[in-house]
Amino acid sequence: MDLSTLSLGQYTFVQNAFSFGLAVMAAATLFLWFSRSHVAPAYRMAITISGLVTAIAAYHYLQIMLSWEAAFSAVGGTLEVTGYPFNQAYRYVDWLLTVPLLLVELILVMRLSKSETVSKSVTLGGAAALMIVLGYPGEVSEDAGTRFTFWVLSMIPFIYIVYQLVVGLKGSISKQPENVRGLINGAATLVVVSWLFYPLVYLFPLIGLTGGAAVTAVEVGYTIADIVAKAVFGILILTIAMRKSEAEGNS
Ligand SMILES: *C/C=C(C)/C=C/C=C(C)/C=C/C1=C(C)CCCC1(C)C
Repeated sequence: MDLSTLSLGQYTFVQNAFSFGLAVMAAATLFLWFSRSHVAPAYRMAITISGLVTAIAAYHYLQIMLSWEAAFSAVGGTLEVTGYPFNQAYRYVDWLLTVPLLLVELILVMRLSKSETVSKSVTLGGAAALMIVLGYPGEVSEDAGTRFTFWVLSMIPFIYIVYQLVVGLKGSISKQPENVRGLINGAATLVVVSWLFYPLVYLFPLIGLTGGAAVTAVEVGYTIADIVAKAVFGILILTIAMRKSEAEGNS
């Protein structure tokens, strides 16, 4: 990642995006965990995990922000690189933990049979972890060919997950109570649409964006996608859990 061509404006913009990401994730964590008692016991694990995802993300946004600040010095109004590397690993470790958990959230709120819950969590969670692991070598490589190769490899589990969400869950969604079927469909769609952002953002440096503009687009792009995929998705899961609790007579 070439940080040396970043302008002071780009540096500040990315810094603000990280700060905003941290605030949203921390607030979502508190909101989700405090709302846990508003859902029936059967759905509390889904809400606990939703808050856990945003908590893990809040921690990593703090680390990402500190790493970003350490990589630059803006003394006297001119931006200089300090030589401290901006650590991309925080993002990938965050995703490795949170991406499988996001799918588990969706599976738990559907309240499938025990065996279905376990098998879907293992296959979807496993595919999600594999997708992240395969993306990392390309993300940290300066070589366009390497970046593209790992994009292709990571797209294989990604397409499998999308297929499972769009086609594989159809049967289970049709068995959901009518008042939440639309919302659960919406949650699966939100996952597909918000996740689609990541492989696109990853391609920015390969489609003509260079230097500071590429770094800024990638970092701000991932931050927006994370807010939608974790905090907005978490609130949607909470809404589904509250509706189902109500319908099942323990609101
Ligand atoms: C909260 C974080 C989330 C939901 C992260 C999701 C990340 C992805 C769906 C990443 C996918 C990638 C590809 C499909 C190919 C290129 C490499 C990745 C890792 C960016």
